[in-house]
Amino acid sequence: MSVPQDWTPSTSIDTEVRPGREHVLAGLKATDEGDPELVQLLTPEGERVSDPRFDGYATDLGVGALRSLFRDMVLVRRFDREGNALQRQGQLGIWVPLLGQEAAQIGAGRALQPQDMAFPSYREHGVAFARGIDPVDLLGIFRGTDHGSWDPNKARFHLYTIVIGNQCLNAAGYAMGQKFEGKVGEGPDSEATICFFGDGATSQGDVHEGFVWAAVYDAPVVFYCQNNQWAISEPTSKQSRVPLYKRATGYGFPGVRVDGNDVLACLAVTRWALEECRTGNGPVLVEAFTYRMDAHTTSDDPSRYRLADELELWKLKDPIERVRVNLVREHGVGQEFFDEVQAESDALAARFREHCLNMPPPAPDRMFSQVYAEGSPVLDAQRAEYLAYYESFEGV
Ligand SMILES: Cc1ncc(C[n+]2csc(CCOP(=O)(O)OP(=O)(O)O)c2C)c(N)n1
Ligand SMILES: [Mg+2]
Repeated sequence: MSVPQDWTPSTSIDTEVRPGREHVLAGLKATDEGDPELVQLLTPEGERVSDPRFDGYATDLGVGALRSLFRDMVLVRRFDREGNALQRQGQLGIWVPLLGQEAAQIGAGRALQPQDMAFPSYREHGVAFARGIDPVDLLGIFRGTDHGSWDPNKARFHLYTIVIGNQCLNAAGYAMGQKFEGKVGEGPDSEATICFFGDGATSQGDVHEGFVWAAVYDAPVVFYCQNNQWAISEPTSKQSRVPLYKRATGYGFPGVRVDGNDVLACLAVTRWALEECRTGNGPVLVEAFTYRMDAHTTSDDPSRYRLADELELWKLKDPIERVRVNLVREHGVGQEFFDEVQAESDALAARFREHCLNMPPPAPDRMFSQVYAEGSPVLDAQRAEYLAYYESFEGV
């Protein structure tokens, strides 16, 4: 499979020509509908459009698939909002909202095969859902009762990584392992890895190192950057002179920018990227251009650093609404379906809340029990001392 864009590095060096600030900003924000660089299959108005480079990866995406993707996104948004509310009510220490990024995550998550491996950062609740992780299992990290309660090998979804960009090294190493073990090839069981990170993470050394290692080993890894345009309070214009997908050229692999609010385009592009990797043409960089509609976390107040009109603009590009409009206009889907999904999402939110309120506190020796595979005299002594102290409290 060939690369669907010209990514050959330019050899000309013109020291006279440097991009001015307006060029940099225009490039970073080049997401206007109809921009040839932006892959789109569903417009914000819900119109299905063609992209000859990726149509072949979306041929099966008829009304059934659209309904299913719509349902996924509604459920994910619903429990995300519940997570926010639970934090506000003091039930969670923090919540990391994904509002606005449902399409970027469900599109990528649904492109994965069961045997593929995914490395998330901390916002990938939608990908977790697509990997079959029960949303209630995400609560422990944010309530401070565990570091992730799913089995990463079974779910083929690594534990959340809070250290920005670090998972790119893990993913590159994992993908190199897949290659060394002969898991790359044409067969149905061939494997790929996908690594999720943000626009701000691209400024981290770990991401650069991950790109370099993956490139020189032709590792089967899709680097999936959700460019939500903010790294807490830092805009992308403070991170890069060029659109992020173009950075791939310098490492020697292709980069594609997809409309991150278009679930069909994200699915098709990620399918392509994974197939490239599985068949030995990795790595690939995908930049899913999207927008963080809520705060960075519940500890953040975005009104201090960004303008409300930006948010208003992005509301018009909502990832769920465009699918709803398409289902109604192009497929005649009736209200009954939307009511069913709404009822299912309300039931999920109620279960999410119920589970959170009833989570038992972890056993007091838990912090000692999973540090090392085997005990040690020093650790045993610390545990004994702590337990004696703990038990000295009345009513414990
Ligand atoms: C190595 C490291 N430095 C700094 C931080 C603090 N920090 C947490 S999130 C964040 C911004 C990340 O932005 P981005 O990569 O765009 O991801 P987003 O949160 O927007 O999804 C920073 C700097 C951290 N967690 N790890
Ligand atoms: Mg970001």
